[in-house]
Amino acid sequence: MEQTIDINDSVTSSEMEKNRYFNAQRAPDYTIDQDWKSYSPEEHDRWDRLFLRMQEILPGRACSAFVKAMNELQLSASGIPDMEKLSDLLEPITGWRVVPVAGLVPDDVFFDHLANRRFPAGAFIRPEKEFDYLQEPDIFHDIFGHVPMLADPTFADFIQAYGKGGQAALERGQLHNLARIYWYTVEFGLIEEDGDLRIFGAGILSSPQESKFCLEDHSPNRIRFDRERVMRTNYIIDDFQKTYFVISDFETLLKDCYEDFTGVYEKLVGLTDLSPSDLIPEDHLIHRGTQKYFLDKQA
Ligand code: HBI
Ligand code: FE
Repeated sequence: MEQTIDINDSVTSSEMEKNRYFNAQRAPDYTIDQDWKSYSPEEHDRWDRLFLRMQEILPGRACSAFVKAMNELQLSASGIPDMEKLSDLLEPITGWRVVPVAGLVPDDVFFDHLANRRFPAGAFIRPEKEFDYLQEPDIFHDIFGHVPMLADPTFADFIQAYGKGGQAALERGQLHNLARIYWYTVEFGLIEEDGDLRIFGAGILSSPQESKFCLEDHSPNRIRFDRERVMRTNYIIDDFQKTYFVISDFETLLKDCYEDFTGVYEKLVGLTDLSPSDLIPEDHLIHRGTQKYFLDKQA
């Protein structure tokens, strides 16, 4: 169930069919040429339809930082963004740039980019038959989901801190613990704003179904974020989450993650991992999930 990244160098025809950048020439840092002119009208149109579908879902669900940045970055339903032009809007705001890659890059390469305020974004757009869901990060997930949050100064610092923490965790063999923080915040995080729950996780904000499920369905647990609790918790990579964690604000999240994790990792050694739906007495529950969605699937 844990996320494993398999960077496969051998090209298969199905991979080429899905991602025409799969075999693209790449620099040592895995960046490629986005070759923006090469997107077909169908691919631009697919972006527009993905974009407009999400626009209907966002009001009252996406956090305020995300909504604000959509405008600042001029994200719109007018074709696939050119990452250079997008970076020229983003860089003056928080110093981040977006760089094109073919797909998943090795962990050390990923962390080196983040530690230097570069966000690697997949250049390909999902094929039509995977319009609703695909596991790989495509340009809609990476640009629409992740990039708006990089325009928030505190969140921008948090992602860079994650990159640096990732480099340290790799050296200590502790990446599985740290990756769960990324998963349950950057990808699937909720935040409390003016007493309501809002979404900031990119994995949710690139999916209309999960954007409703995570906030409105009775199935999933919603629990207040606690760093060590999250670091013990396994996650599901190919379905909705059984538990969503809710942060209070980005400043606290940054402070929580902007420190030496040596002591934290030592504490975790004596603790067992938790499965995605487990609850523990220390949890601050906002909603106790019925897990009906998953129970119905089993039946
Ligand atoms: N590469 N392009 C890309 N995008 C990711 O989100 C990504 C990656 N490589 C590694 C990785 N994520 C994760 O394994 C780490 O966050 C743990
Ligand atoms: Fe992502």
